[in-house]
Amino acid sequence: FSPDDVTVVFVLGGPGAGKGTQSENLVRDYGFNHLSAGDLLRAEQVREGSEYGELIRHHIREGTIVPMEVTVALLSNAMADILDKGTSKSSPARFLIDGFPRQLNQAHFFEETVCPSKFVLFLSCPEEVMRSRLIKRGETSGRDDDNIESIRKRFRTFIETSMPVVDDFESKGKVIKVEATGTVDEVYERIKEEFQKKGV
Ligand code: UP5
Ligand code: MG
Repeated sequence: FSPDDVTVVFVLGGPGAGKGTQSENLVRDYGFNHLSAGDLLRAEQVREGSEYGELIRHHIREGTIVPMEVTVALLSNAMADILDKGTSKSSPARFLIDGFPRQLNQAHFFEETVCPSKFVLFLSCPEEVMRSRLIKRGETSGRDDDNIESIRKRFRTFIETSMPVVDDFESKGKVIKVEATGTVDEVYERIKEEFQKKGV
């Protein structure tokens, strides 16, 4: 597909900041198509015949980052699929890409080979808040990485490797930063307010 046919918005934030939850709200009200990089990786991990299952399982459990070729291929295939099938919730198609890019070189690679992003929604949240959300979710989620040890590693990767991506976009004036504490509704109200200011 051509980059001219799509608009891409990245949704970034630490583990448990609420990227998935708030993306669902935005899908409902703004007609975005939601692609979670983590969800695509988890689906690929269990896909019969995938050659990446073990690799993905290892990185998710260790809270480290899957080689970007795998993730970018999953994302661009998912985008192409929506466009080909004509199932986009908006025309021209608008995509929320949640949890990607997590490393500077991924941001550059995606923007050069797939499509430049329009802006970045950054959900800013203190670690204690994210930790308690993840531990609570871990009681029922069945996610391999919702345990104390993996959560600790995910936070570390976020600070060391993924925050520089946010800082880089910030320096280019492309970040909408929203405080992600409080209830789901409170956070969403802040997002809508910022989107309105930005004319989204
Ligand atoms: N919740 C949400 N908002 C709340 C609120 N305001 N108040 C109270 N509770 C709230 O939310 C997390 C939990 O908190 C849920 O139970 C929710 O109900 C509650 P969620 O919306 O799921 O937060 P999210 O930010 O999406 O958290 P998630 O755990 O998905 O974030 P991660 O970034 O850790 O996970 P992701 O799936 O993106 O990635 C997992 C792993 O995949 C990575 O660690 C990495 O190993 C790999 N990966 C890559 O290698 N490359 C990629 O590009 C992407 C992922
Ligand atoms: Mg998520």
